[in-house]
Amino acid sequence: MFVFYDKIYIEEIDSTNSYLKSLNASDRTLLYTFNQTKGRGRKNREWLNFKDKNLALSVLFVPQYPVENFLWHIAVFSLSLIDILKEEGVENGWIKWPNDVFIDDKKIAGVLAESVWNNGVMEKLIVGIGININSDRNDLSGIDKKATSLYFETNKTFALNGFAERYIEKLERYFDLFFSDKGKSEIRKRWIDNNKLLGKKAEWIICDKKYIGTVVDIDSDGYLALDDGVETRKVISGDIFLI
Ligand code: BT5
Repeated sequence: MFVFYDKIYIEEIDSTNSYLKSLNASDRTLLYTFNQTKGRGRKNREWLNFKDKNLALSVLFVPQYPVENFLWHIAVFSLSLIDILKEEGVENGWIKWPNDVFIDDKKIAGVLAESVWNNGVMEKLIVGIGININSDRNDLSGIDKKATSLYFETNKTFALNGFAERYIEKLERYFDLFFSDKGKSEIRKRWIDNNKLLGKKAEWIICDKKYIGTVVDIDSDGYLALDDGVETRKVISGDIFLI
């Protein structure tokens, strides 16, 4: 049974990912706060949190196994939230590969995975999620892209502690599945089921070159497969835009 060995609540922190990165903590340490003051997105982008309204939660892994890529870990974090959304009657949640959870065209959560290497060995893998829980219209309007929250979608205010416990339990169940024999294929199936990109035309940029193609799969490595009319290309990371 997968469990987090340590679950630490902290009242305020700049970034749960940064803190876990700097900490000499053991494998499967989980850290969360409702007051993250300097959240980070990918490529140095900012992740906004609103004090005592949202969850910022990160997990440190000290991998005892080869980690081919982070994508499966990211999927586990997103799928755990999708489950809660469904339980709350929010049926139109979906995962925008690789790291966003959306409700229709609005982002409700983002996942950031980072690693620390030493002599070619991955020493630490840190995966963190920011989830908009009780943010209201006013908070959300301060974000430069369309965003939403659980409160906005359900008209319900959530007790933050209860939500965190519920999310952590989901994560444990999903990691349990992930580390089981058929884990990856089951995660992949659910990831595909909750991914609205498949069959859609999209644009992506690699090394300043723009590509356009149809999303055809999330493959067995967790990569996005796009058909540009000439060949099927694998996208390993980055931003995908629907067109
Ligand atoms: C992400 O980056 O979406 C990853 C966010 C990860 C945040 C968690 S919180 C716990 C842990 N500790 C950290 O310091 N970080 C992680 P990206 O795909 O690059 O998206 C960033 C973009 O999302 C920003 O440029 C904004 O456009 C938008 N954004 C910022 N804050 C948002 C929010 N609260 N809700 C929705 N969208 C937001």
